Amino acid sequence: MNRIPHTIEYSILFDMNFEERKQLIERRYEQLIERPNVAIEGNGVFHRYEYPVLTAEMVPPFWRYDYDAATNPFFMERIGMNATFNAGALKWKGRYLLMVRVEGSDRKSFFALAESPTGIDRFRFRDRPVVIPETEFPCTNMYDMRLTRHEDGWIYGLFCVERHDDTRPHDLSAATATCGIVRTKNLIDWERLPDLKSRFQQRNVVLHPEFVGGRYALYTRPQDGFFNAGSGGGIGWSYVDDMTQAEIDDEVIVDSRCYHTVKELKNGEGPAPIKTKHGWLHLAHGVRRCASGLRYVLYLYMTALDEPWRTVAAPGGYFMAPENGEYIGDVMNVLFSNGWIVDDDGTVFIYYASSDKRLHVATSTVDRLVDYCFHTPIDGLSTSESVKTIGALIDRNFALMNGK
Ligand code: M1P
Repeated sequence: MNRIPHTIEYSILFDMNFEERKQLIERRYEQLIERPNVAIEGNGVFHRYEYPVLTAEMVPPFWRYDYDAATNPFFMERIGMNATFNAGALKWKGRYLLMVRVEGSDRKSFFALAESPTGIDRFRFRDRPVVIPETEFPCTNMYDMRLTRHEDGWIYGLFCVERHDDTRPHDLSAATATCGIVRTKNLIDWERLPDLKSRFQQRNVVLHPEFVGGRYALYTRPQDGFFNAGSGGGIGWSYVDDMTQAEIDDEVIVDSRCYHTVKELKNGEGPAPIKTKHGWLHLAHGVRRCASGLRYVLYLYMTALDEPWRTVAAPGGYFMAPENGEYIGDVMNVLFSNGWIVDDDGTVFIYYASSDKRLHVATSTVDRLVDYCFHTPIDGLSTSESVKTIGALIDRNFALMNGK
């Protein structure tokens, strides 16, 4: 969409003066932001949309270009943007708001809020990226914020904080993952709280929206190292007494990794779960290893309302996997989500990123997603069981088709 049409002579492009190029860049940017999005008919569970809701080209030009003709006479881009992905989400004053992971061409991720009146298109970044105060231990990179509107009155943002692992000074790719925490009441002023204390490295930590037994509760993902969940087991559950000094001890596993399933290698909680009449509705990612690397897909599960750590529905297989252009990006074969929004009418806006590059939306309803969770067959964990499950459905359908 944002490519230079082939019919334009390159000599003409290079002949453009400062003002002409500035106008061209700004016009293209406005066209992208204002482009209406269109739903695509799917499997009845959710709709994908024709266009991503945010791409690197939709980062404001005034974050990327020096607008001074004296210092930038060719109106060239000075600060490159590489990706817009993995966004936390919240409905705020009637608008759909995303806490986007923006990654610059320098590989540093940062957070930026984008808002839309529709939830499916016209997302526009606020004037400036979000400034997250540092703790006494500054980090190298931060990303993947989950926003939780907690019943204590605060909006919390939990995110991954990455630092070099100084116990391995000669390994330049050795890193540690910790959960950083901020909170706000107005989405403008962000109070940084101390990082989560945990025996394990942690990524994909999510705050449950309600107190449980009078305590804060977290979905965790204990991991042995920066990349490997290792002995971590899966998505964990743990309590915190005070978010201003957050510390976890025991973690029970809510949703385990499992051999020859979509979450064999690792999994992680997506956004904070949605409360429904039938239980807490969860969106998560599952990872398996394959010949081309790792494959990340999205899946759903439900837990009990009074015991959010107890699974009550576990549909087999993935809910969403990469399709078409979604396969391609910086990290291929990845769908990842850490944000969704439920409207009062039950519409669910699922914000998912493809291949660590761009952000999309899919829409569904609470009723459909709950129905999906309780009526999709569980994973029988073997070919024979899968074939039996398909056979049983065919039998029932043949009976109906033959009027029995
Ligand atoms: O590259 C895919 C994803 O990898 C990580 O997720 P996980 O910890 O579950 O492997 C994160 O870095 C995530 O941001 C990224 O999209």
